Amino acid sequence: MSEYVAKLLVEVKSKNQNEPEFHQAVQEIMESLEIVLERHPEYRSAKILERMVEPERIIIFRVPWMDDQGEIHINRGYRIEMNSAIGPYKGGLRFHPSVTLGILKFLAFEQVFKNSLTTLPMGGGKGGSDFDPKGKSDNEVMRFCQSFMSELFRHIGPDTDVPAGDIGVGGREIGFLFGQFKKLRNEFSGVLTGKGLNWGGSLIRPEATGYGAVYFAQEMLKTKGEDIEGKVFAVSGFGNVAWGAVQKITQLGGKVVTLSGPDGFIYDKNGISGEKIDFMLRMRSSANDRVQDFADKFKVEFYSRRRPWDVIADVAMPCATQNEIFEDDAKSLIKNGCKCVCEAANMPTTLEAYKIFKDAGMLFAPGKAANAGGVAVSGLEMSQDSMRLPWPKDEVDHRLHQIITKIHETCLTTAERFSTPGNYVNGANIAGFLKVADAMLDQGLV
Ligand code: NDP
Ligand code: 2IT
Repeated sequence: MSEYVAKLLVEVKSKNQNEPEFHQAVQEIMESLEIVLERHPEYRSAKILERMVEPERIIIFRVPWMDDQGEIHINRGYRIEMNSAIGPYKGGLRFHPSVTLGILKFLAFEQVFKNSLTTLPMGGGKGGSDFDPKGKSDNEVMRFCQSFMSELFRHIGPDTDVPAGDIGVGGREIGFLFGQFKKLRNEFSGVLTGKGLNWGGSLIRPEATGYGAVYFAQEMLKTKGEDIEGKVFAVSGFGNVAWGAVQKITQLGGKVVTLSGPDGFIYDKNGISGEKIDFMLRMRSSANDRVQDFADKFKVEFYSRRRPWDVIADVAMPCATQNEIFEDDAKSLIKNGCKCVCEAANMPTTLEAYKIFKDAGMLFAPGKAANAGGVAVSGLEMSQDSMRLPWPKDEVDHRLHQIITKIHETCLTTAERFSTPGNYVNGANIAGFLKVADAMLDQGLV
């Protein structure tokens, strides 16, 4: 690591203590950018990277709400407005008990590069709360969302900051949040994406992250003369992203043999298709948070408290959360003949596990490139809202496919241009950076 980058990383760590996920995301990006900063001293002298690691604005607020028994609870709400050089802040909201400022900063930082890669005019942001949706009634979720939006509404807008879903935030939550925003502002606008179809949403948005990740894996396999057809996939998670991925893999002739949850993973040797995919939606909306329900219903194997990375699979597609593939998992995947790792979750691979994949020459796609289909279709939803004209399903899917193919190509050409051919991590980080950095130079010191 160069002296300049090493020093900057030390500064980031000391200024942002107790935020290990943020340090991890920054370190990965900085390592990729060393060569860019060497070739382009103008970014160094304008302190572009130093500016990018400092959020433009962080909003932290109290979210009080009452449960069905009349008891009062207090959660913490956040919105990180990271970078608006190329468009309004854009990124999801996460409701999960593990949410901290550091986790949201890592997600907002990644989002800046991801959104830049989509080719659409979107800056980066992220938000959420440590609220735990597990076991909550619809009414409790509604009251929480209304309280959350009663503060957030001051800070967002269709040309300012456009939140969407992430872990624990899907169509139901976006509905409650949108209703409250509309009531407070007396304005019907595209302030959120992932909306319902008959009130400003886009077709394909629920499927987009998973579909996009599979299109990305398809492009990667193509570079080796291979295809999805006949391939065995290990998938983790059972939420929105996993659901879209499983659908598309199955449609393209692949077989998904695993899903996972906080309780363990299931192995289905016949492949997850048809009513089993529909059951994933039921598991998610049940708020039980158990993948074992799938094993009980379809009589397949369940492995308690284990991750799905020691099965025989051609492709691994993590779809649950950050840091879910560790060194041992990377070694097992390689030993079992896995040819491709395509990150559909955000930063699911630890830096140590990534190094193992890199050294082994694994075909490896980082989340900020492979899962960009979700936010890309959010961008298309914003366009449709601005035009007040919804597009048909085929058109949205076609544009999603085009965007993902373009991101794949950009990763490869950029990696080549910066002397690391085939390295998707470097390609994505550098290409995402250049567009934002140039916009920041153009706009002066702000
Ligand atoms: P969902 O809430 O639909 O599903 C998330 C799944 O991951 C659940 O099974 C959840 O179970 C599990 N999970 C979440 N946090 C943890 C944790 N700390 N430890 C273990 N398991 C966990 O979320 P999504 O499918 O929307 O998101 C999945 C991933 O994809 C995330 O990394 C997200 O950031 C990323 N992503 C999402 C996009 C979107 O549009 N929705 C777009 C791009 C990326 P449990 O809650 O019990 O932990
Ligand atoms: O991580 C992500 O890209 C998302 N959760 C989707 C963000 C969005 O604005 O659609």
